[in-house]
Amino acid sequence: MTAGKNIPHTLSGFACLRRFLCGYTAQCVRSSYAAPCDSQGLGTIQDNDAAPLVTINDISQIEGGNRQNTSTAFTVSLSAAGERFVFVSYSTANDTAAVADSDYFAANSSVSIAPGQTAATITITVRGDKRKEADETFFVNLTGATNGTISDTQGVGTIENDDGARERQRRRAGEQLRCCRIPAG
Ligand SMILES: [Ca+2]
Ligand SMILES: [Ca+2]
Ligand SMILES: [Ca+2]
Repeated sequence: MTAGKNIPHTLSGFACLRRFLCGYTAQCVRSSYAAPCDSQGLGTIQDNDAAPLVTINDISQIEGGNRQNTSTAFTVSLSAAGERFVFVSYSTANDTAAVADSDYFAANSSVSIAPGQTAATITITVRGDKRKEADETFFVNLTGATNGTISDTQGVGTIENDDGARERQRRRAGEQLRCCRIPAG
């Protein structure tokens, strides 16, 4: 804005008021018009919605036959659907299951959750063997999020061993129990 600049002319109506509002002084003969210097106002609506919380579940996957690859999916969830894409980075980590032992395949990438959606999946591949062993676990760690706040950083993947007579017996017993259980109510 330029202030105090004298305009030696006699102005009328629109031009007079415009000059005045812009900081000029002028001799006005008429000032019945409202003519602002800036004809456009800018309205800014500040987004005060909190970023959704990001969590990941735990999964359990039967190991499978020797050298058999099986896909298993973790679910990354939002506490509420957002208006913007949410990006989440992740990486796997060994626990008792190890990449070097060919228990599962390492993964290091990111998933995106579209506006209006509340979940996405991370697919990990588990590899079977014929070793008689205990169940093994690995982790999927969430390492960063854009437009979201991570509240549960770690998903636990349990690879259920299916080798050995006792394991097969235990698993068959569990299947029979599930098969014959009478629904409540
Ligand atoms: Ca194994
Ligand atoms: Ca196996
Ligand atoms: Ca095994």
